[in-house]
Amino acid sequence: MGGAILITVLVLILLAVAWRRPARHIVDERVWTLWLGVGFTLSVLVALVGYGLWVGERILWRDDGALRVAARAQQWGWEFTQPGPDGAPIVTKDVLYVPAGRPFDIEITSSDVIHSFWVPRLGGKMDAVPGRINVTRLTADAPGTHEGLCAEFCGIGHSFMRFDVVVYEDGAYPDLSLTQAETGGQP
Ligand SMILES: [Cu+2]
Repeated sequence: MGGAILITVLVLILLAVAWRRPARHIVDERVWTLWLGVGFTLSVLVALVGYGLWVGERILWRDDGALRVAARAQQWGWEFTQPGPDGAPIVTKDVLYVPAGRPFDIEITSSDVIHSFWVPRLGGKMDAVPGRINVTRLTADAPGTHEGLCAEFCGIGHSFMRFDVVVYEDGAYPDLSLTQAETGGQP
C-alpha cells in the first residue's frame, strides 16, 4: 500500500510538472526513459522478486525435525492432530494448538472436496485436496489466538468452516478442558 501510494504520488507530480512545463525540453527524454522507465522499474521488480523468494523459502518445509501437525478438512469443519500436554498426539475439532516461536509443518488434506487452510495472521494459504497431503511451514511469533478459515468454497456450510489456532508459550501447554479432544491420533 505504501509503495503504491508513493508511486501514484510520484506519477501525479511528474504529470503536473509535464503539464506546466513550457514546450522547450529542460531535460533530455532519454534521461527519463533510462532512469525512470528502465532503472526504476527494474530495481522495483528485482526488490519484489527478491522479497517473494525470501518469503517463499520461509514457508517451504524442510526435513529438519521441526514440529509436525496435521489438518484434515471435511464438510464443514477441521480435525487437527498435534502433540498433547504430555507430548502424545491428540486430535481436536476446530482448534489447533501450537507453541510460540517454533516453526511447525502442517500436513493438510481433505476427506471429501477441496477446501483451503488459511490463517490470515500467520500467512500461508494452502489447499486441502482429497487423496493428497500438502505441507506448509508456519511460525507463530507470540502466544495468542488466531482465527482461521476455509478459503475455498466447499458447499453450503463453507462460511461456518472456521477454526482457532491457539498459540501457547513453549513448554506451557494451555487448558484443554474446553476442547473436544481425543487421544491416540496419528500426527
Ligand atoms: Cu470451504
